[in-house]
Amino acid sequence: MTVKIAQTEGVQQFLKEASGQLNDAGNPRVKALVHRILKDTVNIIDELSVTPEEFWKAVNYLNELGARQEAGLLVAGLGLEHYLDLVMDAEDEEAGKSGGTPRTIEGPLYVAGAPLSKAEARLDDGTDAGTVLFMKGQVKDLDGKPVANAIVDVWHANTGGTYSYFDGTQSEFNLRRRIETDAQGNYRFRSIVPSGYGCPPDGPTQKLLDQLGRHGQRPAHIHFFISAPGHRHLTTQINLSGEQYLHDDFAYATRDELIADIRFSEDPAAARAQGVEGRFAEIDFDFTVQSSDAAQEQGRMERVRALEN
Ligand code: MBD
Ligand code: FE
Repeated sequence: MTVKIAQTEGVQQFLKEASGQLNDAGNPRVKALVHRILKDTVNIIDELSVTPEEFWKAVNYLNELGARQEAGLLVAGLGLEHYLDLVMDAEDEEAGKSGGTPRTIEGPLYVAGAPLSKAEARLDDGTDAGTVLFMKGQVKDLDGKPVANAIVDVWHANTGGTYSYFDGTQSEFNLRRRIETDAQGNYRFRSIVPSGYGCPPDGPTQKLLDQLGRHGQRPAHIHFFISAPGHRHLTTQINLSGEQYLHDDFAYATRDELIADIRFSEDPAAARAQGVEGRFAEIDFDFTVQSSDAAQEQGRMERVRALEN
């Protein structure tokens, strides 16, 4: 469409009508957002000469995205979830609330209500012949004081790069646990070394990434929610060192402070001491959380999540 009419009085009035600006009912916030979205949409059609064919392709794309439940994946891949982190970082900076382990994106694959245990857990169900991983660390505050009874809510992919629940072939809550830190703020778990994630190759997210000349791969990573009474909720991940996509994450979640050194051991005596045989891996990683009395800061942000509420 090459005729430019978006800025005409008639069109602008029409967009007010369509977004409910001319009635007294509904939700003012939603009206304001929809009004802006409509104005920006017609501007895009105008300025980029969007054809009707392109428009209907985009509409159909939204249907495909929803049908495959990939909207959360796409916003991660377009960097918008990372952008929200940048905004929250800037807000923290301005409010003098910086410091501690940096946040990074939650991603679309969390499942609420994983089994809860004290101090330690085994995350894997024993069916994936991946390299055994022992991870441990401490939750502490900005003064270095241990945070006892913090909940370390951890989730990660299997050796195929897929997550239980979303991958229906895995057992319930496989590679997902909540671990309550001990009196010294310590947690530890046994699991398997995860593989990196790749977007479903036949899905709408990868289809768009292909058009952008981009891959849909993430480096191997482990997700965490860290929460404790009197402390600020932390959403973060660690990336395993030495990974191909470490600094080329399609979701832009890597942060230098979140790269965890993974040590592989071939030492039979060391394996025996851990109660395993053969090659295994170890990660030590401490989380530093900010103190907060605000109840709202102590919980994770509201978002629709699998099995939550
Ligand atoms: C993941 O495992 C993930 O963490 C993100 C952010 C997006 C897709 C898959
Ligand atoms: Fe992930």
